[in-house]
Amino acid sequence: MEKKWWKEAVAYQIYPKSFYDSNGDGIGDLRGIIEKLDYLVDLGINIIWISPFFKSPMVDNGYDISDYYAVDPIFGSNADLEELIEAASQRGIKLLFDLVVNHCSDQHEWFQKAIADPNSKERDYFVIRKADQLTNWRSIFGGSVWTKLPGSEDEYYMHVFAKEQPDLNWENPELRQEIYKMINYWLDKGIGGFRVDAIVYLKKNQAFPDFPSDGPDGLASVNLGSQNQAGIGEFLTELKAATFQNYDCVTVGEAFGVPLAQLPEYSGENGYFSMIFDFSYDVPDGTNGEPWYVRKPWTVKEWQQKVYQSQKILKEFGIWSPNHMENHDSARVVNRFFEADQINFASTTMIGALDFFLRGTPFIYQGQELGMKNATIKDPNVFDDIQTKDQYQVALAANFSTSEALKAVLHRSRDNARTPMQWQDEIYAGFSSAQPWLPVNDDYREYNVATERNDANSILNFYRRMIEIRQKSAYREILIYGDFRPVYLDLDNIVAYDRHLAGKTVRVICNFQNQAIELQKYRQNEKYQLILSNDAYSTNQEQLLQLNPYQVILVEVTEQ
Ligand code: TEU
Ligand code: CA
Repeated sequence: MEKKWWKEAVAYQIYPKSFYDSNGDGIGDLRGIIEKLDYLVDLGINIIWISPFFKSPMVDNGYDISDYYAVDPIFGSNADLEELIEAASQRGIKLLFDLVVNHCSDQHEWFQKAIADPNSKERDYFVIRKADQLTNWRSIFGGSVWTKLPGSEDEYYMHVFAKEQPDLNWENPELRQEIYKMINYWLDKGIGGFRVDAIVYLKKNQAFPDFPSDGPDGLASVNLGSQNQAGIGEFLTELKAATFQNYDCVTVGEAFGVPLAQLPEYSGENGYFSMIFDFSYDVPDGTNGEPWYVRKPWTVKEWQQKVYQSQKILKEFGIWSPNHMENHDSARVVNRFFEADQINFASTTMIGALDFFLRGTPFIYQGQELGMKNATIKDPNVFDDIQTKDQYQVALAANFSTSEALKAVLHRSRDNARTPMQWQDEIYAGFSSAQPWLPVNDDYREYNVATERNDANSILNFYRRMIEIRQKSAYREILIYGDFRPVYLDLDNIVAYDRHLAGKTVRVICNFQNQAIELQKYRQNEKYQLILSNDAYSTNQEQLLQLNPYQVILVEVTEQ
């Protein structure tokens, strides 16, 4: 396994609108990130992925970019960005920008020129078809992927996401060159690389077929005609050769729906990206084809099989993975995995550690290290997220009462991840001096950076300790480059695995249940040396080894 700086890093995702507001307008900004860099240094972070901060009408909170070269005024200026790059670099932190090139904003000058002049070169920068050539594809945020091109009688443009996010036509070579130029412009500023947004949608099925409908709207998922389509590899190969390949950078693709067998094509030394996010082991609520509000039962065993399968494949192919439990599109991990009465210090740190010590680069999402929970929104009018608003309407149309719809939507809403970061036990959680753009969670008095930093037994200090162990302890090499081997496979609610390197073994054991368990009888002549625990734990080998509910331990294993 080749050594790389980004394999040895711990990454942290910032959603800039919600991280820290430096100028009292209720919206997080780049200077806010600069002010909080030392917090991230203290936590032990080496890579920061920042969600988009470029000029945008904010229909999708910055994922609709109208100028790839200019910082949006709500986030600050280009000078602030330069300062941020410099300040991060001084602290040994690499910045990853969010590269959104499947689509841009309808306010981007390319789209404006395309509308203004049917003969402009920009007209072909977009996916435009005549009224009688349209498909029945449903956009990710609801409704048809086709919207009438303003000013045109019979032409429509395609958008995988919102209608304000027209897809870029990657079939056009000039457009591709424009994009490569922009990418190299930012790489030349010395950034560490990119997280690459929605990259599996670049290639559209050029036959533009209809598909059998999968919903009451008569439409079919856009994924059938636009996700991982044959020919996407040519675009991604060219993209890499024209940009990333020529820098010591890291790229992390957001690549939903890539079959496991195709992983080596997408990631690794010879892949399109350094790594791609693996979404295969999220808890199984309704996805592709099924309504999102369907909540499916799951067992720890089934879930664990998916994690092991993923780790096994990665190992077989010799590729590396960005391990994550949360991002700006997901509900909070604790709410996805545990019922409200089971969310506590132990369960929160157990699920955190389970993911953190897997083979790969850990990605922590802002607030995850505090144990932040889902939003406590009580009024649907407060929702900000475009997808959540659509889902609320879908739930009402499916005959949910208003309170049921609110509950169903809140379980998965992307707004859950976007409530303001909780810094202090102060008004607006110390995020801002003004009322924030999205309300602060009710629990900020207990869960915030200042309070948790002063409490030796807080979730924050547990995360700090995990990071310190992976990055600075004698177990660093094992925890970074060590092999992954599942153990205790016959136990239902235990998720346990070894990291193994050069004859040394470190084991992570998670008691994934609200019940204690004795493990002594499963051990064969093994001696444990405790490295980390989220609970009281006896190091006395004579005693029975018992794990309390949701206890996790990290131990070095030696033969007795
Ligand atoms: O997400 C791509 C994507 O497929 C998501 O819409 C995902 O299916 C959904 O959010 C799960 O709830 C990326 C960004 O991460 C997301 O924030 C953007 O809205 C989207 O692209 C469009 O740029
Ligand atoms: Ca601000």
